[in-house]
Amino acid sequence: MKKFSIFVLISLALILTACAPSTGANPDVGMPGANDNGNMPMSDNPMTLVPGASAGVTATPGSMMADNPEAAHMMEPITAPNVQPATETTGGQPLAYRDENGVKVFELTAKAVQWPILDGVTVTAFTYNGTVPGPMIRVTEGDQVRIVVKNELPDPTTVHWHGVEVPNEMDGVPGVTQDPIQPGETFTYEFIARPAGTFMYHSHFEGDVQVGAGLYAPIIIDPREPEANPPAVDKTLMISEWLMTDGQTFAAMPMSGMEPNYFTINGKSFPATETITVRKGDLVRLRLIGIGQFIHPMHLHGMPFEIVATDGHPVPEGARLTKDTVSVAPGERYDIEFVAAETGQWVLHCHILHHTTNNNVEPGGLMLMINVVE
Ligand SMILES: [Cu+2]
Repeated sequence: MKKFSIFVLISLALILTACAPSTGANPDVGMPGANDNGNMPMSDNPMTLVPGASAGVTATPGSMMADNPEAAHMMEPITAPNVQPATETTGGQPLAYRDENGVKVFELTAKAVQWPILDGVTVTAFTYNGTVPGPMIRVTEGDQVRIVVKNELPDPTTVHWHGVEVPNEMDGVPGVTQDPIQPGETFTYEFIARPAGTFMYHSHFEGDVQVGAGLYAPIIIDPREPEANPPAVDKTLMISEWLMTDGQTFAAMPMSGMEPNYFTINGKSFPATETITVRKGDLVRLRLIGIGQFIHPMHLHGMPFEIVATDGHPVPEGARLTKDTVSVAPGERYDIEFVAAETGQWVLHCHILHHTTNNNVEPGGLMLMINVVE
C-alpha cells in the first residue's frame, strides 16, 4: 500500500514535469509539427517523461533510484526507533537558560517525536526539545551565548545559526566548518549574539530531509537599547510544509517538482493554528519566517502593514513599504507591523490558495485569525 502510494506520487510528479510549459529540455514541443490543437502527435515526437533524458527512454522510479542510489533515502519515510508522542503541544516557546559566569547557557536535544499538526493528523518529526518549531532562543544583542546540542536522532546533524554573525567554526556546515554531530554525541556552539533582529536556527545536515522534518526554531536577538515604540503584541510565525501519505511522513519535497500536502505555521495547520487576540489600537508585530521549500505570499485582511525589518535588519522609516501581501521565500524573514484599527476576526493566509488546504481540503494550511477585540 505504502509503496503503491509513493509510486503514484512519483508518477504524478513525472507527468506534471513533462507537461510543464517551461521544460526547456524539449524545445520542439508545441512548435512545428504540432496539430490544430497545438498538441504534438506522439508518433512524430517520441517524448520522454523526463526532460533531458535520452529520446525514447521512459523513466521509471526504479531506474531513477538505480541511477542515483544516494537519493533513494529521500523516498523512505521519516522514522526513528521507539518514537514517542510529543509531550508538549506548542512549539517556538521561550527556552530557559542558566547563567554560567555571565554566559547564557541553553540546552537543546535533537530527537524524533510524533507531532500533531492538526486534529487527527500526526507527523513523525525531527525536533529540538520535542516541539515544532523548536524552542525560541531569546537573548539581547551582545550577550555571550552557549548552546549545548545533544543528538538523539538516528542520523547525524548540525545546527546553523541563520543570519546570526557567528565565528566561522560555529556556522554548522558539516564537512566545512565541523564534523557532523553523530547520534549520541554532543556539540557546543558559542558566540556573541549579534546583530539584533529576527533569526532562526536549523539543521544543516541533509537539510532537504531534516529541516522539513521539523529541525528549526526561532532565535530572536533584542536590541541592547530598548525600542522607542515597542509593539503591544510580538509574534513569531515559522512557515513550512509536510508530505504525509498512509500515515507516514516523507521529506516535504522528495524529488524536485513534487508537492507537499500539508502546510504549517509554527507546526500547526489551520484550524489548529494559533488565534492571535489583540486589543483595538494595539501595535502588532509579526515576524514571518520562511523555513520550508516554497514561497508563501502571506496576505492580511482588513489592515495594511509596514515591512519594518527584512532578514533581521531594520528598514529605515523612509524606505518602508506599506503592503497587504508579502512573499516570504525560503530562508527569508519579514517583520511586519500594523495597528489593529478595527475589531473583528481578520484572516492572515497564504495567497497560493492550494496552501490553505489540508490534503486538498479547504480551509486549512497556512491560515490563522487575528482577533481584534475592544
Ligand atoms: Cu503558500
